Parts: sequence; structure tokens; C-alpha cells
Amino acid sequence: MKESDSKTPIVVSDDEGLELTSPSEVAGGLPAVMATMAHARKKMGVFRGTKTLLRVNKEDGFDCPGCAWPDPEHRAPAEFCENGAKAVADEAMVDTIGAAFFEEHSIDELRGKSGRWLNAQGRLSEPLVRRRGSDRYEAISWQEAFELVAEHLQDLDSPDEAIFYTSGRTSNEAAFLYQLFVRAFGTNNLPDCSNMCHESSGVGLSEVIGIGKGTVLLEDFERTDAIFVIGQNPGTNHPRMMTALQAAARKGARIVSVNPMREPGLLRFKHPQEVAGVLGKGTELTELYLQVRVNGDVALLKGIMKEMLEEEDRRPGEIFDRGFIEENTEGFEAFVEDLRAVEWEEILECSGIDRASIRAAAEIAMEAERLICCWAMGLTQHKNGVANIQEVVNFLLLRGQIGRPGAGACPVRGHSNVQGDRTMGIWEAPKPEFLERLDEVFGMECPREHGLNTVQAIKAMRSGEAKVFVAMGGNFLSASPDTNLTAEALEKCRLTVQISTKLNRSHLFTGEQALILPCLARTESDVQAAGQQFVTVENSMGIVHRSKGALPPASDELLSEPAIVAGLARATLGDSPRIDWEGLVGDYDRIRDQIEAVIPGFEDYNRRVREPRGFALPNPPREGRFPTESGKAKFTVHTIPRHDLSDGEYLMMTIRSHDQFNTTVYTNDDRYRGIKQARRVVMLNPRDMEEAGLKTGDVVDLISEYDGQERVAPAFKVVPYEIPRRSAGTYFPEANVLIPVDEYAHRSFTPVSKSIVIRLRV
Ligand SMILES: Nc1nc2c(c(=O)[nH]1)N[C@H]1C(S)=C(S)[C@@H](COP(=O)(O)OP(=O)(O)OC[C@H]3O[C@@H](n4cnc5c(=O)[nH]c(N)nc54)[C@H](O)[C@@H]3O)O[C@H]1N2
Ligand SMILES: Nc1nc2c(c(=O)[nH]1)N[C@H]1C(S)=C(S)[C@@H](COP(=O)(O)OP(=O)(O)OC[C@H]3O[C@@H](n4cnc5c(=O)[nH]c(N)nc54)[C@H](O)[C@@H]3O)O[C@H]1N2
Ligand SMILES: [Mo]
Repeated sequence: MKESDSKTPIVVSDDEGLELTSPSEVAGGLPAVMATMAHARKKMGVFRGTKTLLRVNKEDGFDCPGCAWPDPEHRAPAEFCENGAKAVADEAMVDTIGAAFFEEHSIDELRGKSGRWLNAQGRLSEPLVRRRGSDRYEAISWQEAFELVAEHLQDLDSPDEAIFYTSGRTSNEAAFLYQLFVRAFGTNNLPDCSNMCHESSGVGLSEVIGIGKGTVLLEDFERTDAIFVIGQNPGTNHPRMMTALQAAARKGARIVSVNPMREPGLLRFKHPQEVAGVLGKGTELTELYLQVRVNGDVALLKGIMKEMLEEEDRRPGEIFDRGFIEENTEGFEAFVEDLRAVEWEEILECSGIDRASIRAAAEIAMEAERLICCWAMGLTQHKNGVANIQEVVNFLLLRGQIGRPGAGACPVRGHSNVQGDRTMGIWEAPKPEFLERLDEVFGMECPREHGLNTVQAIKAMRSGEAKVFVAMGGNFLSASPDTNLTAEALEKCRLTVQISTKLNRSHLFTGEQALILPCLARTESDVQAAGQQFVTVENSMGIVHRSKGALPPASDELLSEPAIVAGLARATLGDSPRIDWEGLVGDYDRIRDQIEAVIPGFEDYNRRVREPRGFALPNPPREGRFPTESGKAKFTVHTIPRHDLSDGEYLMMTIRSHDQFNTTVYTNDDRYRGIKQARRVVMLNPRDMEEAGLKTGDVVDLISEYDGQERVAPAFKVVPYEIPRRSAGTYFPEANVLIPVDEYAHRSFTPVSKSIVIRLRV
């Protein structure tokens, strides 16, 4: 199945058919155990598989390359989950591909393969180059590869013509060196996957509480009375969070889920590592499930808060935490004035939730002494992504739910070190203080002008303003919006460089010349001049800890990410008296010493990170202090977003299936949702299907139209699903072709992957 209107297939499907069963009512349990074992055995063999899985998330083991959920204090003998195991198995697989593979397969031929097929071929095993005019990759030495990059970078008219992307698996050490190299070279063009992910959380939280991170620790889940899980599917994407939800529920915490879909992972949970978990009925998680309209969250939160306000009017001082509000916040009056003025009719219409359910949610919030709000992509990837986050903060501030144990804001991060990368300076919009410290410590002059984020980078490459693209991990082409346009952008470059572990579509849509630089993965032993090294990462709750791989590397030719950065830096900039690239890479303790010198909160880094659980970074709001300009947390006022859909239009969200990690697809099944062997599907409300005269399995083209321009994603099968009227669900990355590069969240530039207006063409 190819894109109909383009010569080169950008998205290729290998769906085998379509099989539907009813969605699960419980997550985890025996099927999760079976799936874990199957993936481990198939890809790593019995021995390597078991040995590897037992080292996940252990104090002297490696951090799971799956999600960024933190590790509990008392770790179980097997501290991993089904989907973590899939990520590990996929990375630690035994097959490899090198020059011989690419001699056999031209780039054009590989473009005809699905992303799943490409990923399944094995680990990339040696540096490869696509020379000018050639139709395939061939071997190149590391030194020659570094020099090729250096030549291209030196040839640019300005350092701002180069773009340095990062995905969120990169360690703190590699990320710090990478940004140091990029800034020493002279640009802040450091877009990252965060731009497409939790940027709205970072921007939103920074403005109103003074720090762009969450405020809770894992312990808080044990002490809380209520948890709102908004726009997040933890059963699939953060399965280890299920253990925390289960423990909280068992202690009596009440869980409210806000999600257009009834996600099995939010209903009940059977812990796959408990005997009762495998056999029993599982723990009931969600008490109140609010199937909100896509992007109906601002309306819903306003409704809940309006109920609370009405109750506060009846019993002044009993609902809101007046003392906290007066002492610690500003903007309360304007906020309340707006809340009074909002019409119930608008709230009910835009949220799609009835008044009684809104009242029930408000009651849970009013009865909870301590409350946590968790969220992920369901809130961040909308035009009003920043407003969504700030509305959650309004909700928390009303009852002083930030800065107390058992309460707070919990954005649940995606990639396992995406938060750490940002702390290390992977950011196109760095703070002046950070740049000043770099200047002082390294005797350099960092560029001050902000660089390009992901959206801007795509546009700059497309217009020819940017000419060299380097990616530290990730799959820029498939993760970005507007896949066809992004392919065009990459193909306009003079040189594209991918530092990767596995083959993906970004390797196939290249600049005039291209490099694949294969690197060690988390699971593998990393030996440098001073002996075996460990790296460090920061989890979703701001805890910095070690990660040490143990497996023999997939190939002798692999270099670590820090070593690759050092190689690029030395070739491009030469040795400098203040930055001893080789010395730094020889012993990662030295990199950590430099991090300590530059970034606050890393005092005594090398000692503290060797403590069993690592250490927590400073988090003032957690202690009740708000480092905003005024020193106060801010209430903010937002209008309710409206999507006035015309006849035949649907609001589409792009989501993850149970068997993928972002653009890496393991199988075409989505077990919990009961959709099998097909990913090119569009989930619709059965009544909408009826009205449109559509039957299960009918094939339609999906069309989005923005600014008079039509984008088409051909041949999707219609699947009935319990989802609000006029909503549609598709999988990422299959539907990314429909997301215009210019449709992104105000201020955070996050593409609107969860609210795209589409039509269906039969
Ligand atoms: N196994 C696995 N783990 C992963 C990943 C993976 O792909 N696979 N990806 C990692 C990454 S990078 C990230 S960022 C996270 C992503 O984790 P999630 O954010 O959980 O992932 P998504 O599937 O994108 O969407 C989450 C949910 O948002 C809901 N949603 C969509 N629109 C709305 C809306 O308007 N309002 C509300 N309230 N809900 C909405 C969807 O129904 C879905 O349940 O997971 C990380 N962990
Ligand atoms: N439509 C739509 N688009 C989305 C989203 C969505 O929900 N909907 N979600 C967005 C989100 S939240 C995110 S985070 C982005 C993800 O964007 P990316 O992070 O760019 O994408 P991934 O699929 O995680 O990248 C996978 C590739 O990373 C490489 N890799 C894996 N491990 C390592 C490693 O240890 N080192 C190195 N150097 N490379 C490695 C492998 O080659 C693999 O093929 O996508 C975004 N795009
Ligand atoms: Mo993400």
C-alpha cells in the first residue's frame, strides 16, 4: 500500500488483514507474562534473554530503555514490564546488519519495506556512507566518517545552517558532550523529540510554577487520596506506573480517568509478577471514567472547578485553600471572575461530559486532602497544549495541592532520558545562566540567539536555509509531522547523519550524502580507556541514577555515543586547551565533573550518583516555593477551545498501539484494544459509522485540509470503537502525513498530533 500521489513510498504498510476481538477489561496478567517471554526468546535467545531482563532497572544494571517511569525503593526480583521487555529485546537482539546487507539492498528497494521490517533486520553493526550519486550505503571508516562531517560543517556559511536533533534515550554524559560540541561549533540549533512530546508541559509549568518539571515523587503515590489520570494510557506506555496505581488504589486512593477512549489499562490491573495477579480478577483502578471529547479537557476542568466554586460559595473557606492561595499565588480574582462567567452549556457541549459526572469528579477532588494529576500526550499535543497544562495547575492550586506530600503535578515523560537531556542543555532555547556557566567553565562564547525547534528545523531544511542534519538517535522522518514534506526537507540537505542502533525510515530519505553511525545501546558493556563505564539518566521525577550495560556489544565496530560526539568534535573543531575530548571520553567521571561545574543541583555528582538510588535534583515547588518572577504560582485564564466540525468531519487523535515504541513497531497487534494484524485502521464511533454508511473493514482514504491544501493518507480500514461521536483514532506514525507542519501548539510548537480535522473518502 503506497502513498498514491508520490513516487517514493514514505509510509509502507505490511498489514496482514484485520482481526477484531472485544477490548480487554483488565491489563497485565498472564497475557503480559506470555508476551514478555515470547519477545525475549525470539530476539535474544533463552539465555541472553533471561540474563538481560534480570538486569533491567537494578542498582548495578541498566536503566530500562522503555519509558521514564521511576524505580521503586524496594525493587522486585524482576523490575521490568511487558513493554520494557519488548524494548530491551528489540535493542539486545542478536542479528546484525552491515555493509553486506546494504550491498544487497539498494535504498530504493528498502523504501518499499515497512518500518517494522526494517527494524527487524538487526542491529546496525558498522559505519556506513551513502556517497554522492550512489543508490546504496557502503562501509566507511570511523575516521573518514568524522572527517566527512567536519568538512561539511566547516563549509557552511554559518553554524546556524546545521541542525543537531536528539531523541530521548541519550544518556546525560552523551547529551552534555553533544550540546557542548554544538555550542562550541556555534549554534543553538538543538531540536529534540521533546519538542513533539512534553514541550507543552515544560512551557506551561515554567510559566506558572517556575519549573518545567513535575512536582511529585513516587512515594507520593503511596500517600495520596486521589489521582486524576488525564490523556495518558499507562497500561501500554508506562506499565510500571500500573504498580503504583494499584498500590495507591489498594490504600484507598480514588482514581479518575479522563480519556476519550476506555483504555483497558485504566480499568483493572493484574500484576504479572504476583501470583494473585496472574490468577485473580485484578485490582479495580478507575472509579470514575470520563470519556471526554478529543480536546475537551479545558472545558471539563473548568466544569469541575466551577462545581467546586459553587460549593465554595455555599461553604466559604471549606473548599478552596484560602491561606495557600493568598500566600503563594497570584491571579486568583481574575481566574474566579472568568470561571463565574463561563456558561454551563458551553462546558457540557465542549467536554461531552454530563453535569452529574462533572459533579462526581468535583466531589472526589473536594474530598481528597491530597491529590495528584498525571498526564501525557492526550494533553500536550493540541493547539492549546500549554493551556491544557495550565488548567491542570489551576485545578491543583485551588486546594493547595502543590508542595505537599501525596499531592502535585505529574507529567509522565516518554523516552527514558528525555528529561535528563533537557537538564543537560539539549534545548534550542537555553537559559542565559546556563550559557554563561558554559562560557566560564570552558572559556568559550556560546551563541546567545535561540536555535530552531523541530518544526522550525523542518522548515529551514525545506527552504534550503539549513544544509546539514545530524541526529543523535531517533527517527526524525517518521516521528515528525507532515511526513512527505519532512522527507523533502531531509532530501534537500547536503549531508544527513544518523547516529543509531537500528535501521529506520530516516536512513532512507537522505541528503545528497548520508552517514549511519552505529552506536552502543544501553544494554551493552561500554569500555573506555579507564575501564568499563556507566552512564547516568534522570527519570520522570527528577531522580538521577546510574545505568550500566553488561551484554557484549552487538559488534566490535560500535562506538559509544560520547565517543562518537568526541570524534565529531575533534574532527570539526580540533583539540582545544579547555576541552579535552579524548580525556573526557576515556573516563565518564570526568564528563560528570564538568556537568557538576556547569549545572546547579549536581554537586558531588560522582559520589552521589553511586548511591544505590541516586539523588533527587532540586525542585522548589515540591517544597512549596515557586521560582517565578514574583515568587508566586500563577492562576491563568484560558478560553475553551472549540472545534466546529462541518458535516463529514472528524477530530482525529494519533495514538500508540500496545506493540510499538514510538516509530518502532514490534507487531501489528494492539492486544488491549482488540485490534489485530492491522495498523492502518481508523477507529470510529459505531453510530458515526452507521450515519456515514460505513461497515467494519471498509477501506477509506483519510484527508486533512488546512489552508486549502489537501493531505491524503490512503487506504485505512474502518474499525468501530467506543469513542465519543465525531472523534477518530489512528496510529502514529501511519497518520503523520496528515499533520501539517504549521499546525502546532501556541508557544510550545508541539505538533497537534491529537487534534487533526479529517474527512473520509470512500
Ligand atoms: N510501550 C511503549 N511505551 C512508551 C512509548 C511507546 O510508544 N510504547 N512511547 C513513550 C513516549 S516517547 C511517550 S511521550 C509516552 C506516551 O504515552 P501516552 O501519552 O500514554 O501515549 P499516546 O498513545 O500518544 O496517548 C495517550 C492517550 O491520550 C488519549 N487522548 C488523545 N486525545 C486526548 C484528549 O484530547 N484528551 C484526553 N484527555 N486524552 C486524549 C488517548 O486516547 C490515549 O489513551 O509513552 C512512552 N512509553
Ligand atoms: N502523530 C504523532 N507523532 C508523534 C507522536 C504522536 O503521539 N503522534 N509522538 C511524538 C513523541 S511523544 C515523540 S517522543 C517522538 C519520538 O521521536 P523519536 O525519538 O525521534 O523516535 P523513536 O521512534 O523513539 O526513535 C527510534 C530510533 O531511535 C534509535 N535508537 C534507539 N535507541 C537508541 C540509542 O540508545 N542510541 C541511539 N543513538 N539511537 C537509538 C533507533 O535507530 C530507532 O530506530 O515522536 C513524536 N511524534
Ligand atoms: Mo514522547
